[in-house]
Amino acid sequence: MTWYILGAGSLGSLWACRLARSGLPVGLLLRDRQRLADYQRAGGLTLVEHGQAQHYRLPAHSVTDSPPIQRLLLACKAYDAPAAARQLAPRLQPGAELILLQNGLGSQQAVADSLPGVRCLAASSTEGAFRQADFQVVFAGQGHTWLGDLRGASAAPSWLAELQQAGIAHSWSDDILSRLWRKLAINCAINPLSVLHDCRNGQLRDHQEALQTLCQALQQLLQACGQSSAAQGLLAEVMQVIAATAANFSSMHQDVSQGRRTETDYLLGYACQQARLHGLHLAVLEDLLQRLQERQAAARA
Ligand code: NAD
Ligand code: KPL
Repeated sequence: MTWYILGAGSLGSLWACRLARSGLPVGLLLRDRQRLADYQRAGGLTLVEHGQAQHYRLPAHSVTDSPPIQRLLLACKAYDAPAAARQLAPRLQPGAELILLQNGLGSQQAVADSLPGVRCLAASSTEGAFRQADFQVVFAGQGHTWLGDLRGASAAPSWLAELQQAGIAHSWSDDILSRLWRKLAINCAINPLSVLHDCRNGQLRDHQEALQTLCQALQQLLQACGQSSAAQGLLAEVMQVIAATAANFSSMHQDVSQGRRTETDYLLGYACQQARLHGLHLAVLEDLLQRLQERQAAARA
């Protein structure tokens, strides 16, 4: 069965190249005919791994000319996912499966709600990739991807064996929401502060008190949302992630400094929205969100 992949960006290309080189059929779905023409001019995707570039001539279609789809990896940013899913809805076959690779929370639910007959799986990944040019992606950080059913525990799909075959490190999770919440909380602790202090992750070690206060507020939120296991030991893991990624700029910092749209609405924005929904007044989070939004607006001006 063909793996259709929407979005030939960083993670979409990384998945597409690894699946294709292990002999699996892959089809790329590009935004429109112009983007398809650009792809055809580039002659395929290039994946740079351990400094070595490999070229892959994968079949591609524009979203509007997509063949019928049984299995789809949605590899766009969270803010593009609901519209992309709506665009592809008429092409999804009965019993189709959709894998949502978005960071944060909120977009997965919006997609699942708009596609009631489709099995929506969510993924949470610690792999790292970036685009060094159009259709050229660098595999920058080995990691792991957890997959699970958004609607709760269910049997793992048989195609996980294909991920194994493609060398994509993964596990099936019976509680993917917990994983997504935990990653969201870690991102909410690190990413906004890295933007506001304009620093690498490691420099956040100078802001222990702020991290501690933030983690307490995030834990309160997680508890209120029924995510107590995602709340446990949050500060300790945040400090571990800061140490492990000390030399890096967070993804949000990179987005802001390069003038790109951020996924804030699906990270700290989502956290604040959920706090309000649960009747919690978490001034620490609200204040951070406001300062972050002001900084993002200033960066765009
Ligand atoms: P990206 O911006 O590199 O790629 C997204 C691609 O989707 C772009 O090429 C864009 O043109 C395309 N796209 C958007 N809407 C489309 C549509 N309607 N039709 C066709 N194509 C469309 O993004 P990315 O870095 O690959 O991130 C994807 C998601 O994975 C994000 O939520 C991100 O937070 C998450 N993530 C990324 C990394 C990473 O290292 N890059 C790691 C973990 C999680
Ligand atoms: O996921 C991250 C990001 O930069 O988005 C880390 C490195 C974990 C920091 O939150």
